[in-house]
Amino acid sequence: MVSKERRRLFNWRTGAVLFASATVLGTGLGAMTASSVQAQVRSYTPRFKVQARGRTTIFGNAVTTCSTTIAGSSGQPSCDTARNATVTPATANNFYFMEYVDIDGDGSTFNSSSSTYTFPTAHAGFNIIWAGLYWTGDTSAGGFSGSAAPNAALRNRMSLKVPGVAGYQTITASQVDTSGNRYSAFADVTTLVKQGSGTGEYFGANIQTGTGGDRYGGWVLIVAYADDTEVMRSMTIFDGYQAINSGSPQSFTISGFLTPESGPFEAAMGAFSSEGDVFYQPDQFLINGQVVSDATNPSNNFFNSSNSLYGQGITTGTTITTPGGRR
Ligand SMILES: [Ca+2]
Ligand SMILES: [Ca+2]
Ligand SMILES: [Ca+2]
Repeated sequence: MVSKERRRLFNWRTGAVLFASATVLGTGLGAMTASSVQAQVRSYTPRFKVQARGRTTIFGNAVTTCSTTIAGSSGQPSCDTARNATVTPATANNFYFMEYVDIDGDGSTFNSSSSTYTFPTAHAGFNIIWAGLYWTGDTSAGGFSGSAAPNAALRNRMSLKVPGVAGYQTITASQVDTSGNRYSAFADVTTLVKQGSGTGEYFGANIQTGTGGDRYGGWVLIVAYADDTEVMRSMTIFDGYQAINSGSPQSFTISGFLTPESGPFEAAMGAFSSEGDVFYQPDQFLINGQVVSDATNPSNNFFNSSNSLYGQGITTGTTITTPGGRR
């Protein structure tokens, strides 16, 4: 996720927040063979929009990581080094045996990861307005003798456990987009998230994806919530599924979100994408020709496998708190 903001200079109480949430399938230059993707699967359209005093946020985690025991390509940095993404030049999942993360101690899930989020639940007017769950994977077997997903036919399902509600719930997608063996799925989970406590540890599990070289999987929750201490915002979640590849940049038009009639305003955006290797660059994300970047998503390598919020990296065990004072 990446954000971009401008400081407000005046007392405008109206802000505009754009959350272009979507799966951008692809990598940087030369990362994939042209035959492995289609140029465009589904264009971006609004999934949800609301005007409210509040905020939209995004958090989630991956369910695959490099193996420390099964070898990939020779000559690469260690898996631990690769995870830290501090090595130069950076590396990619292409060169490692990617295996499942499974942290929940629950034998009913073959992969699982969590994300702990702190909502401002004590604020006046706090209320979950909308919650969408997105997940992604590649159901085929990866390199280095990896395995295919346990059951590719169930890629339209995953398990979600929210704080304050006991046990996993099976979530079935209302939208599945595919490109070969790669896919992205969406489900509206507003009812479930509203049943929970809001703040706490969320678990995503049983995401159908393969293991081995160049395999990936992950999930993200996008939540719009009301908070009377926030400015009025126009919040829109778009989704779609498109491949970005060498020589095939994608552009799309977004519309339907509001800005103040006059005066300064600020905007923030977030994105959920897959196969954005940090190794492959340059790649960019632009809005109206303006390159989007922050401390964790450089202007020349936006799709870099980072998990962050407002430029702050999120690692395993990080508790994510809605940024205070963000306008
Ligand atoms: Ca498990
Ligand atoms: Ca890759
Ligand atoms: Ca990249």
